Amino acid sequence: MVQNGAQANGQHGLIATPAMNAVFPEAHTPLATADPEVFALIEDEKARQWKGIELIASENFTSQPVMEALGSCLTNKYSEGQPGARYYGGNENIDKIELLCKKRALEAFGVSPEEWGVNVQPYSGSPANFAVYTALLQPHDRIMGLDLPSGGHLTHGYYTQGKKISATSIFFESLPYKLNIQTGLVDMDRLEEKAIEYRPKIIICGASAYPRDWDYARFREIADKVGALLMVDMAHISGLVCSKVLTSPFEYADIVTTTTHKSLRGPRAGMIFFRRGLKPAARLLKGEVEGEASYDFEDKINFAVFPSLQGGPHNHQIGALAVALKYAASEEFTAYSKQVVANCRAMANALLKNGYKLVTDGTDNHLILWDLRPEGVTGSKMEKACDLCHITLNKNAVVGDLSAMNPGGVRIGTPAMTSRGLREQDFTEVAGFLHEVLEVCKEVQASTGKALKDFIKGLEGHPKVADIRKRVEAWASRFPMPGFVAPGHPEESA
Ligand code: DSN
Repeated sequence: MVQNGAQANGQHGLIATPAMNAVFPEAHTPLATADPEVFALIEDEKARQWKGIELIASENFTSQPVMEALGSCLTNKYSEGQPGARYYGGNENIDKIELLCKKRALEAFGVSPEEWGVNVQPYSGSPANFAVYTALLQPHDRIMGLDLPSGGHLTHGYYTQGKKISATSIFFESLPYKLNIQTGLVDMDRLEEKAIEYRPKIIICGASAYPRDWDYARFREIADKVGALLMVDMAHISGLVCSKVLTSPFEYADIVTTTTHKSLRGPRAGMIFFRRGLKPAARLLKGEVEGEASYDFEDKINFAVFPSLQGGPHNHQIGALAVALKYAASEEFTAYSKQVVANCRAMANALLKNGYKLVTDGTDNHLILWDLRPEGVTGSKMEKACDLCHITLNKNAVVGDLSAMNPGGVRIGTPAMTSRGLREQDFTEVAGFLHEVLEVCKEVQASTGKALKDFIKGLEGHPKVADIRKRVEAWASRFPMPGFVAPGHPEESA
C-alpha cells in the first residue's frame, strides 16, 4: 500500500518516501542502474571467472547463500566486544549469529568447547596471525616460521637480507626455518637445531606453498623441547583438515589460525582457535602445578583482536562464515575435499608423465609446485603466458630459489575448479593445456630472447596463444559456475 506520497519500489515491494529519496536516491536502486560502470566491471569479472581455468591454490568459488549473507544488512551493524558484552546496543541478533558461527566452527573441526575456544572476528588471515603475536608476545620476542622462499607466509616473520618486510619481522625478532634442498620437505632436524639455539617463544607451522602434509607431532616435540608455543596456520588446508583428508593439527597445537575462503570455501575472513582448560604436564610453565594450571589464551586473544588491533567485527563476514561452516561439516563437503586431493594427484601425475619436475615429486594436498627451471622458463613468464590463455595461476618460489622476486616455478591448485565439478580426467586435460602453454613459452623465448618485456610482446598476438585461449574458454565454460550465473551463460536468459 502506498501512503502519503510514498513510492512503491516495484522490484522489492519496498517503500521509498520523497523525503528519503531526497537524501538517499539510490537506496533501493539495483546496481546495474545505480552504477553501470561498477556493474559492468563485476559482470566482466563474472565472465572471467566462468570462462577461465582458475588454478590459484588459495582461491575458491563460494556459494550463493554465503554471498547473500555477505551482501546482507549485517554489514550495517557495529558490535565491538564479545557476544553479550558489546560496546554498542542493538546486538541481540548479531550475538546469536556470532555464537552460532563459533559453535559451528568448533563442531566443523571436531573439537570440544571445553578444550578449544575460537575468535571469529579477524578480518582475514594476516590480521588473525598478528593478533596471536600481539596477544602472546612482547615486542622483540622471538618467532620462527617457514621462510617465504621455502613456501612460508609473509606473516610468519618474513624479512630479506636488506629489509624487514612483514610487520611480524619489524615488531618481533624472526629466524626462519627452511626446506631441505634435496627433498623439498621441511628440514625438521635443522629446525630443531636452530630452535634449540634461538629459543623462540612461538614456532609457526604452516605455509602458503607446501605440497605435503605436516609432521605436527615432531613440531610439538620441538616446541616442548625449547619451551615454545606451537601455532599452526592452516589457512591453505583448513577445508581438507575439516574433512579429515589431512592430519588435524588440533591434537598438537596451542593455537590454530586460518582464513576461511581457501579450501574451506567460505567468505574472506579469519579465525583464531585457542586452547582452553587444564594444561597437560608437558606444557606447564615453571611454578605451575598439573591439574591446577589452565591455559590463559582466551582473554589475551580476544583483547588483541579487539581493542588492540581491530574495530567493529565485520558481521556480514561472520554471518557468511556461519553459513559456510554449516556446509563444511557436511558429507558433500568431505566428498569435495577428497576430490580436491584426487584431482591434484591426477594433475601431478599427468605433469610427471610428461617428464616435468614437481617439488617433492608430487602432492598430498590441494597444490602442486611446478619447478620450471629445467625447462628454462621462469615462473613469471609461465604466469603471464597462462594469463593470456585464460588460465590463472601464480609464479612461485621453488626449493633452491633464494628470492621470491624472480621465482623458478609456478603454484597450481585444485580447490576452485573442483568446486565447479571437475574430476581427475578433467585435470589431466588441464595438465595438457599447461603443457601446450609451456611449449609456446619455449618457442617464443627462442625467438625473442630472455628479456621479459620482449617475451611478453612475442606472446601477445601469437596465433598459438589465441588458439589455446579459445579452446580453454570453450572447455571451461562447459562447467557450471557456483554462486552466480555469468553473463552470456545459457541459463542467464532461462
Ligand atoms: N595470498 C595467499 C596465498 O595465495 O597463499 C596467502 O595469504
